[in-house]
Amino acid sequence: MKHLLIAALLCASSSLFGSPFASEVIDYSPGPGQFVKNRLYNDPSRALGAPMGLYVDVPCNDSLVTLGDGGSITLAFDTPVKDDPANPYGMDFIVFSNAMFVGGDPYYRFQEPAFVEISPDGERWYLILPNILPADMEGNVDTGNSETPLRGYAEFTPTVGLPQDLETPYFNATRTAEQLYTVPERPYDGEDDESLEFDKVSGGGDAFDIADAVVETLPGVPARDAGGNFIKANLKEFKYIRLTDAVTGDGSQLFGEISAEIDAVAKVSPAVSVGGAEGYGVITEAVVTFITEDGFIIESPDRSAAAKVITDSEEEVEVGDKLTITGNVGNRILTDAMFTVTSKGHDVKPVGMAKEKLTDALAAYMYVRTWGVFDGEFKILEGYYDKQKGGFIEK
Ligand SMILES: [Ca+2]
Ligand SMILES: [Ca+2]
Ligand SMILES: [Ca+2]
Repeated sequence: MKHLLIAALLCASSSLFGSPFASEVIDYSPGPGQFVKNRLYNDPSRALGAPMGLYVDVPCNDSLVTLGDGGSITLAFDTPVKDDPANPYGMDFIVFSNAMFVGGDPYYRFQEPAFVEISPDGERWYLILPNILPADMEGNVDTGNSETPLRGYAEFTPTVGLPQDLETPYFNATRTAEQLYTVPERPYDGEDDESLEFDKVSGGGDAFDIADAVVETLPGVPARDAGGNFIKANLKEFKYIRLTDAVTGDGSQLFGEISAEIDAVAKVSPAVSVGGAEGYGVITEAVVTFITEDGFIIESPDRSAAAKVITDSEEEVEVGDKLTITGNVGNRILTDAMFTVTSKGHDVKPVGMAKEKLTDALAAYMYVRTWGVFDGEFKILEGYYDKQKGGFIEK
């Protein structure tokens, strides 16, 4: 094993410095399994750098390391992963695997869950609290093909490829691995089944919030206080992550032993506001206010700024949809868009603005109620100010 660890360190240190992906293998302790002796699946350095995905129902198996039954891998980032409140949905890091939707069905997955521990120093470890404790999963949850929705485990959500590499891409967009694989999926919230659908704005993987870390007594065993409650770790950041196959002794005739395969681990990119976006950006607070000939208009729910999205995507959006959207922003025009609807029915009210105030600086793409003389007549109108076309567009 030692020579593999050294090789991983050598090839990782130069190319991965400053990248959002894990850059160093600290330990690889696989359990028994059918892939553990296979050199295509037992090289821990395959968990470093960017993941390699394909489709939600067809995983790419070219960049994985198997954990084996009950096995684990420990990785490090070169700089700390922070609990940044600007991270989308509060999610701070993403673990990529070869989980898949069986037949494309998000309610029926091939999942080989691994529990997730994080550590600021490689000594003190904390557990990302899962919705079903590892001890309760033994014997109670079908691993492998399963309809049981999981939260707080890795190997639950598929990894997709870069849009420009796919035969049938969701969007005609171009992304680097650093851009696509740092946008989190919305995690399953335990109630809203829509959150189980794949968010096409991201590259997939399972996203986690540092704030969900709790004190543990043993790996995967959360401590409880005198009242029986879990004890928050109150971590602000971490540098080390350990992923452990959650259920030991599980398997099937078809698939043999069931254990997680890990592809990569990434930090999440913080989101920016509609008005703060310049260059490539991730925006989570964007509500659709108008549908246009070549795309749509988005506005911040606090009405601080708006932008025009130019897209030929066939993905449907409606007025009132809240989106997570990524793309290149310049002069309040967003191109190369990828997006997903995260909720519906948001009512953005128009900002009142006299006709003379309708300028690029004040009103660009904003939903406004305006008044003044239009076509020789005093009118009160609603619409948006199209900065690109230099005029007011009535609703
Ligand atoms: Ca967080
Ligand atoms: Ca297992
Ligand atoms: Ca990999």
